[in-house]
Amino acid sequence: MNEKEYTATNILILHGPNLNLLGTREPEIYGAVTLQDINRNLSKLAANADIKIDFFQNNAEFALIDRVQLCMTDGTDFIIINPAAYTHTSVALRDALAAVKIPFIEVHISNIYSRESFRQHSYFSDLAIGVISGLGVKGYELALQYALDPNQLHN
Ligand code: CA2
Repeated sequence: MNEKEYTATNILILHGPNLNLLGTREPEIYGAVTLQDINRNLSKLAANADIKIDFFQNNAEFALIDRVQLCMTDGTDFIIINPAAYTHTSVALRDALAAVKIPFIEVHISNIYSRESFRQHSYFSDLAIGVISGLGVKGYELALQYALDPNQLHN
């Protein structure tokens, strides 16, 4: 592992299917915070750090793949992604992230390892710089903090 001085300046936050329902259903698993609240908080942190941040949520696999492919030309240099249910199913979204070669952190609100066995495998974790799972919506903030830390470690 090499230590590099590198700070992300153009970050994409990708939210997978059904995360638009956050705060409106199943608060016992996912909490009461809405997706809008999460994005607003991340926007503030990005503004304080003077970096660009973009947000994209979609329920369709192809739309998420197209957004990842757009990163090849839009200057995105870091991705924070909660692939939601596609975590456990989508070789296609995995292939898109592998193809663009942009470092990413995988975030899950719940601890996928303490849930049903079908949630305990991720198609993304081995490609990710790191995975945050089970820390609630705080996980997004921690991932952003990491992306903005000049002493962060990359493989
Ligand atoms: O814990 C996570 O963040 C998950 O990625 C959330 C996914 C689930 O399929 C993964 O196994 C773990 C589900 C996102 C759906 O979010 C909802 C939020 C509110 C109400 C219903 C669904």
